[in-house]
Amino acid sequence: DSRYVKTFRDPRYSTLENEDLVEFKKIVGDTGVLTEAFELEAANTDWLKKYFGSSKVLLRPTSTQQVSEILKYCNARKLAVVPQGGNTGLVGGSVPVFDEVVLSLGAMNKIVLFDELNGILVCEAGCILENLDNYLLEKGYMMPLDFGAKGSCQIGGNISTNAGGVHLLRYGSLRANVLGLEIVLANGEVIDSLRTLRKDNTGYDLKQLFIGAEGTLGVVTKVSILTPPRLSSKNVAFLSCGSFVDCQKILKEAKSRLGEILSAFEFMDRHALDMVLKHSGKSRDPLPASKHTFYLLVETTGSFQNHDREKLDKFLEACMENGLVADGVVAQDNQQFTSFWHLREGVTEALSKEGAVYKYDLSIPVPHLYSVVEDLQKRLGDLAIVMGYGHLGDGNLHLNISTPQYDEKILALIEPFVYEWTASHEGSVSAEHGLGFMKADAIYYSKSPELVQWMAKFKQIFDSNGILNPYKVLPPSALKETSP
Ligand code: FAD
Ligand code: 2HG
Ligand code: ZN
Repeated sequence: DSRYVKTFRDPRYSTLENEDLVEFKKIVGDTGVLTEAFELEAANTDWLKKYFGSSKVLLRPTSTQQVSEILKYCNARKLAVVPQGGNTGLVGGSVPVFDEVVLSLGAMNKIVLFDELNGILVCEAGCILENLDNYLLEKGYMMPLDFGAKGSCQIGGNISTNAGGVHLLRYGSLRANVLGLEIVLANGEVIDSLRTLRKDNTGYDLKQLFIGAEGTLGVVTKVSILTPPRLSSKNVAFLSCGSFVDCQKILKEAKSRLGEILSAFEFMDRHALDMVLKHSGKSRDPLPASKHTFYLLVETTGSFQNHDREKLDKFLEACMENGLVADGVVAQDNQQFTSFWHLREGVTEALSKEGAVYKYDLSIPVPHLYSVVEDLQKRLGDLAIVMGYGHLGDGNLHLNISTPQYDEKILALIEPFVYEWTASHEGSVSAEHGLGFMKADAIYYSKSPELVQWMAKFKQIFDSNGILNPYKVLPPSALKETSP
């Protein structure tokens, strides 16, 4: 497969032998070692069905001690390992590139404690995001992050990708909300920084290195996280507007008029909306009277419905009076609330049903954010449908290019064009999905060679044999320079 031509299996890694399986079974028992082809198929394939590994074994530890023993053994044997959560990552980071051992965290899914006064949750890394949110519902709290893959992704995977999602605008990133982590290093050493304090300035904050490390520096086994109270008043408005300049003006109005109750500000263009309407049977266009170029989802969350509704109405009035909004509707009940959100969160799945999709997850200063969609559409003409959607309130564009099938010629028109465009507009080539395998080589568009070398030095310190998630995040050439 041409996607793999650029990477060769690193001969430093050993190949799995029967004796290894015997040792693994001593650690996790017979049921924790999966070797049948049908059991490995899903773990070897990424969510987009773009990357296919050929691992021969999947391990399902149930405790930190077992993770530690597995890694100690793999490190001594020089067996490469891919930590895997819900396998919903979109950059080919969670699947083996070759025959790496898959270390699945899914069986480590217990809640350790919940502090009801301070809203602090401590749990194992394999807990599914939506299950945690449902657990917190009963306690009057919610998870500080939310996005379309919540039903499958795990909190350990979220932390390892520093996932963003639709509520980052309100609750901040995981870097702010994660209070502590338990990590197992490549040599089996357990780093315990599982604190539950809001403030702790005693020296370097090492846990930050593991947030967003995509499994290359250690395996996250437990998490301590701050959760916000679940407030009773929620509203969502679905708006259309004719130009991207107007979208920006509406964002400004939303920030100043809705203030502290603004909890999401998402956008999608007409192509993205059409994809969901086409592939999701139940979905209806909430504004069917006419088609518009852009759609916005503006959510408020507060504790007093009358107050929130008054603010939202004032905001909508101002947008109408200034001619910024072409049309709009506020969800009248829970069902409508969910269906509006589905229009936005359903784009990724709809696109995967349409055919091949090339995905770019870019941070771009908001005034230029949509220009890359227009420039790329001009470049590709009728070879592809280019669309933009995403977390406008955070300056995060999801640029997606839909074609009937993957085609190297189309890819050559997209890359490096998109990366060069982003770098020349002071953007980042990965806002929230990470680099994984797909974008490891693209790191230099957003980071200087000096910074990449510092990252490689940290990799060397924490994983000197390079067994953790090889070929991901840092390009192999960057690591060669730091090898002893
Ligand atoms: P995986 O996909 O299994 O792994 C992701 C990376 O983390 C891999 O490199 C893996 O090796 C590593 N990893 C996993 N678990 C651990 C662990 N315990 N310790 C160490 N390393 C680990 N992302 C966003 O940021 N915002 C969104 O809005 C968003 N929406 C999405 C919507 C859909 C429909 C889909 C399919 C994906 C979306 N994503 C989004 C991407 C993805 O869901 C996130 O990156 C998510 O955080 C991955 O979690 P996971 O458990 O599936 O991790
Ligand atoms: C979202 O915000 C996700 O919907 C996925 O981050 C984006 O599929 C994508 O490109
Ligand atoms: Zn996103």
